[in-house]
Amino acid sequence: MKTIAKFAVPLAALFVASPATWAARADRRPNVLLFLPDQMRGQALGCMGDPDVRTPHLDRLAAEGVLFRNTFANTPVCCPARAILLTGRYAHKNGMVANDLRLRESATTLAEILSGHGYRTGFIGKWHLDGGPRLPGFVPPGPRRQGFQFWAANECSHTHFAPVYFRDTPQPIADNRFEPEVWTDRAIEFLREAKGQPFFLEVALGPPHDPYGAPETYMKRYEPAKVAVRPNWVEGVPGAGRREIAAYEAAINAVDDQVGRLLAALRELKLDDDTIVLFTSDHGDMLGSHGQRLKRKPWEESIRVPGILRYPARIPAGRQTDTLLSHVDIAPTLLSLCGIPVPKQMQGTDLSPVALGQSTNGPDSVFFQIFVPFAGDGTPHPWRGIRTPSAVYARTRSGPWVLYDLDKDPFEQTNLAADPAHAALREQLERQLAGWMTRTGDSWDLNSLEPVEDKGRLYRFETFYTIDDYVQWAAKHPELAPRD
Ligand SMILES: [Ca+2]
Repeated sequence: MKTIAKFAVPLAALFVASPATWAARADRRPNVLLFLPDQMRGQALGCMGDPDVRTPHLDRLAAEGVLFRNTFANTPVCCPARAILLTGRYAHKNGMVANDLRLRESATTLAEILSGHGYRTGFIGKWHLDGGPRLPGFVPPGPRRQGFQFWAANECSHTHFAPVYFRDTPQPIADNRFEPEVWTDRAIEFLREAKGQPFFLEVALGPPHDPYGAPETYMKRYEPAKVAVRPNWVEGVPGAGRREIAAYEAAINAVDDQVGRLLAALRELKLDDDTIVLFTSDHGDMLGSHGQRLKRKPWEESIRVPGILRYPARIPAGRQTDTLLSHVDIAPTLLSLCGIPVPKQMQGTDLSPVALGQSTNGPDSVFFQIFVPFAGDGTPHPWRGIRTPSAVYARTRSGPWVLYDLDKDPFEQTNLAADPAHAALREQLERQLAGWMTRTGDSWDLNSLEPVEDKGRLYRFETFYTIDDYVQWAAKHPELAPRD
């Protein structure tokens, strides 16, 4: 009797389809390779129709997997976006509502969950979740690395031609090559050490973030006078002219080559079939569209990011989808593709059925949040927004700001926010937006009007977890915290 009882459970389990499938796979979970270039807008890819920029490796990656044509950054600025990606929680829930705060050590990240399931984890590149002084940028091994084991990174530096980074000691390592080449070397080193253990590797490349530029080989392919500017581009925006656009495209071309080099290493090591490769970015770049610079804005050039997912073992090649995907959905989707339960605190949608080609169902809209003003890139007030498949709407606390009918006006050249003929659409989007705020626990009271991101207030002297921490510190140190 005892013997039979012993066998009863595993035998029964074999006849239940789903658990048996996972039992068979349990010893070989897929690897995850996340590429995260900084400030790369989703339009800037050959496979997304950009007429100039050369991205043959990324175009092939998309052709071998699924291209999520509608991928967005919920909080389109660096640190909040990176925290959303790793926690699957909106900025006001993970705490990273502004640049240069520190992500709480108690946050549960994708790296921690995967390492808890036997993954070897690695982080390479720009971290920007440690808060405080950006330089020298050593993040010590331990909880501040949020579950990452292998480490070759700095906190935040945009010296793309002379990167300095750290491994496990405060000893800086300098290199004089273009930064993506250095990160790719470290990534190949990580892959060569994989030895059959499943891995999660994040490669957070600095370019195409400003200062815009790339090695000469790439720069000479893009002539400022000949770059195709977007129909909503405005000439004369400082730091966002034809020269910058050309250099931005050259940087993306260079990043593409390094992605190609890493994918070749993956293939050579026979890891490509069972590796989920995701290529996205933390936010886009206005680059002169609507007369604007950089990010934090509700316009397409700021909120849209690349969304390429390849996983040959399970995802059919050659698909494109218009299902809405945003940063908050990425952690749950990746966990699900790895066969790991999605923790309840994650707020995004598991879009693995869309990735696998089993469904096209997704969220009816994407939710956007900016909590603090930043005069530095021309974002004067906090805002909330929503994007459906056919419209985008954003408002500040005091009232409507922008509304565009994206079917009729894809370049957002006619703002309908105050147009009486579109009042019904505005009211409908207003209700949907209010629904997002309620469901996610958001409130206008979570905004701060303190210019905490201007003049590096959050990273010049001290490390802060919250804006309140900064405000209290600033009250005690008026000499270090100028108000203007
Ligand atoms: Ca960024």
